[in-house]
Amino acid sequence: MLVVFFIGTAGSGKSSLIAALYNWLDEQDYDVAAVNLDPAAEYLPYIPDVDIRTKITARRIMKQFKLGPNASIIAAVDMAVAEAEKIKEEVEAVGAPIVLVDTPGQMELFAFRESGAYLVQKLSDVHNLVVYVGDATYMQTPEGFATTALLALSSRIRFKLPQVLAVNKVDLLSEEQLERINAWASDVEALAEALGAAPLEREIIRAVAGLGGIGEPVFVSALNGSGLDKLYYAIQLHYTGGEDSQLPP
Ligand SMILES: Nc1nc2c(ncn2[C@@H]2O[C@H](COP(=O)(O)OP(=O)(O)O)[C@@H](O)[C@H]2O)c(=O)[nH]1
Ligand SMILES: [Mg+2]
Repeated sequence: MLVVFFIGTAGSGKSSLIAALYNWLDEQDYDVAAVNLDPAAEYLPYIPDVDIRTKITARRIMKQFKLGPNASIIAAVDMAVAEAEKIKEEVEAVGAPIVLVDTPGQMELFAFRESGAYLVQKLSDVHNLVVYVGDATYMQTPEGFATTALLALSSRIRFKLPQVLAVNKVDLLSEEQLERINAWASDVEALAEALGAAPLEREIIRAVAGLGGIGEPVFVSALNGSGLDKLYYAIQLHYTGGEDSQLPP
């Protein structure tokens, strides 16, 4: 089983991208499962095969313990730890070779806390991967790009899993804007130049790139489906080590 965790800041399009990739895989007759770990999701653009909300919802915790929205998500993720074994069993029962896992909207409530990392570890199987979802509209400025790279690196440090950087919402950017993002991803010095970075910042950016905080971005749009084949290819590479057998022509 290959388990793919989607991580990213609120609104970057994790849930939308899961829906798009799920449908795309389904159309190619690939067996795929979707798991929702967001206890605060009010609406999901896909039908999850396994859903944390059947056990815990942030809304219920909010009322019961009189917590605010963020505290209730933190409490819900902490409580989900006790359900981790059961969730894993439910995922295994679905029996799909590829499992797409959605995570809470606010990345910091999941990726920057022990319970989030624990859930990822518990749901992990033979092959595991993180798709870090960046928002193209945010990444079009050098500052937005650099901070996304830092967050992507934080996710790598936290989960210790191979990671693919998906730049989502490319339908909203021009060809020129996408080329600029590509240039920053492949040339750290160009990014540092665009940032007008001081020597220390320059060193940090080099280190982030060296540590794999940027990597080769995969441009996708959950909205119009562009790049889903490339995203699947990038995911497949981690599964097969490059020797693909399932990849569509
Ligand atoms: N234009 C455009 N909008 C998108 C795309 N993907 C997601 N969105 C929108 O971005 C918002 C947040 O998406 P969502 O999947 O809920 O983000 P999440 O919080 O990371 O799960 C929604 O209004 C989506 O319709 C995309 O590829 N293109
Ligand atoms: Mg979501």
